[in-house]
Formats: sequence, structure tokens, C-alpha cells
Amino acid sequence: MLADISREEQLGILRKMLMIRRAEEHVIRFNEDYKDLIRGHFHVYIGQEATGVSVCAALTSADYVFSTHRNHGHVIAKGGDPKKVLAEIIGRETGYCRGRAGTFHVAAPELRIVHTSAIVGGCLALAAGTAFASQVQEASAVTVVFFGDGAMEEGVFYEALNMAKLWQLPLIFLMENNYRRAGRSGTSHSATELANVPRALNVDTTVIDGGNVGLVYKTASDLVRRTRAGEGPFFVEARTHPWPGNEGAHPKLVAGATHIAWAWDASGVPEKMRSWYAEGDPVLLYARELVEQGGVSRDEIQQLDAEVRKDADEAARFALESPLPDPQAAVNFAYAGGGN
Ligand SMILES: Cc1ncc(C[n+]2csc(CCOP(=O)(O)OP(=O)(O)O)c2C)c(N)n1
Ligand SMILES: [Mg+2]
Repeated sequence: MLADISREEQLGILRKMLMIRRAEEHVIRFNEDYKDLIRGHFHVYIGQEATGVSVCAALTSADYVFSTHRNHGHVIAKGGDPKKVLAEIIGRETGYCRGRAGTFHVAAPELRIVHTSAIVGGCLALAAGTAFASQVQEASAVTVVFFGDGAMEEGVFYEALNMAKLWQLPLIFLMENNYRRAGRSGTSHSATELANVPRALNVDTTVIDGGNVGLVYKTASDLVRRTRAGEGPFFVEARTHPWPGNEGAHPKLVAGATHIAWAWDASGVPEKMRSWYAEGDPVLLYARELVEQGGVSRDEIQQLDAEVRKDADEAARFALESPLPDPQAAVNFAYAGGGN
């Protein structure tokens, strides 16, 4: 599968996946090491990096992406600056939304991430909106809307999917199934297979392993091409293995920071978490695959990780040293037009 991707791009994908991991390790430390630095709770994208990065690698800067409460990963995947992402997460003036959005609503219109919503399913109808706009304007832009399995319980999911199909919108529904719908346990959807739902509406549906970079990239590239050709919409279910640190609304570094060397020897991982790092961690799986199939050496990967860690440390420092917005300006940007 990796054969379809140039070596340079293979390494570019790994760099972004590592950046998401290293930046979010900082986010978790922000919460563990400082009181009230992050206001309220937060979620991370750890364990799903292969999906967001490989899908975004198949997009151009003109394509739209919509995201969720796990948006940090999608924003970095679409080319976001980790400095501005981390600054936004802790409400700093230098963040993507000048500190007004926080961890849950990081948006970056300049990257064509028009909006992010922590309301489950909150972006589905908006994504149908940009897809409709592209269709009306006869622009070639594709819209990808990322959402979780839990969003399929929301009414807006059915409305957006139905209209997208009826109007043949250039829209890809990218459902990231991590087999959890925060705060709930057990079955909360009556469909035996979630992918049967879009199929019932005659939407072309593909189920893939979301942890397999080559497969996600190939699937996304094919569907993006077909969407541009007017064959959309499409639905993709990308299955991932939930990261053990994700339990609850304040993720924890349950095994400490990820060691890239665990890709080859996971014996240093605490036993309770070892199977996830050995078999489910998309970053480590991909690093291993690159060595086995991509002709990349372990040294190169260690070197790349060291560079990314340095950049992520720098981004965290930048965020921490950035000022909070002026309290007098708290309601600026509340209404459209000029920021006042
Ligand atoms: C409309 C709405 N209902 C409930 C919540 C509380 N909530 C936050 S995340 C979440 C679970 C979402 O599950 P899923 O979409 O699968 O995303 P995951 O956290 O698994 O990535 C819930 C119920 C919310 N944010 N919005
Ligand atoms: Mg889920």
C-alpha cells in the first residue's frame, strides 16, 4: 500500500502524525502540571493520527475540513501551525481564534477549516453547506467532515446524509469509529453495523482500518478524485483502537510519553497498556512499517522524532509565553464584521 506514496510524502505523513502525538502530550501535561490552564475538560486525537493525517494528505489547500472535539489532530493534519493550536487550547491571543475558541472549537479558515464544533454532529450540516457552495460555484473543492460513531445517533446526521445524496454533493462523510461514545457504555445504536445506515440511503460506503496509513491514503485519494468528478457523496468508516489514556474527560499519559523505540520493542511499556502500543498505536505501527517496507532506517525515524519533539516543545513554550486576550476585548468578534 505504501508503494503508492512517494518516500518524501511517507516521511511527511510520519512527521505530522508525530507532531500530533507530541503536541497532544503537551496538552495533557498542560492539564497535569498547571491548575486551570485548560479551562474545563478536553479530548485528544491520540490513537487516530493515521486517519486524519492520511485523509488530509489526499486533499489540497482549497478543500474544506470540518472537525469535532478531537480537532487538534485534524487542524495539524490540514497543515496547522502547532504553536497556534497549542496557544488556542490555552486561550491565548496568539491562537488560531485569538483565544476565543479554546480546545473544543479550534478553527482555521485560512486552512479551510471554517468551523469546528464540540457539539456532537455539530458540523455535519455546515459541511453540507460548503459542499453545496462548491457545487453552486462550480468549484472543484471537496469537503470532508470528520465525526465520531456517536454522531450517528444525532438527527442532523440523517438530514445531512440524505440531502447530500439527493443533491449529489461533493462531500465525504468520514466517520472515525473508536468504539466509544464518551460517557456511555454498551450498545447505543440499533444498527448491527453502523455502515449499514449510509448504505440504506444508497450512499457509497467503505469500511477501512483507520490505523493503516497506506490504505487510508489510497481510499481517500480515490474518493477525493471521484468526488471531484461529481460522483459524491461518499461515506467512510475508519476503525481505530481506542487509546487507553482516553478514559474520562481529562485524558492521562497512562504509559508516559510515547517512546518511538517501542515500535521495535514494546517491553518497556507498562504491562497493562502494552498490547495497545504493540498492536494498536498507529504511529508506532507506521514507523515499523516504514522500516520494513519503505526503506527508511530506524535512525532516520529516531532523528525525525527528535526534530518533531523539539518543534513541539518550542510550540508549547510559545503558547505558555503568549498573552491572554485583553479582558476589555472579551466580546470582540461576537458579531460578524470587523471584530468589534
Ligand atoms: C449534542 C451533544 N450531546 C452530547 C454531548 C456530550 N458528548 C461529548 S463527546 C460525546 C461522545 C461522542 O462520541 P463520538 O462522536 O463517537 O466521539 P468520540 O469521543 O468517541 O471521538 C458526547 C456524548 C455533546 N458534546 N453534544
Ligand atoms: Mg466514538
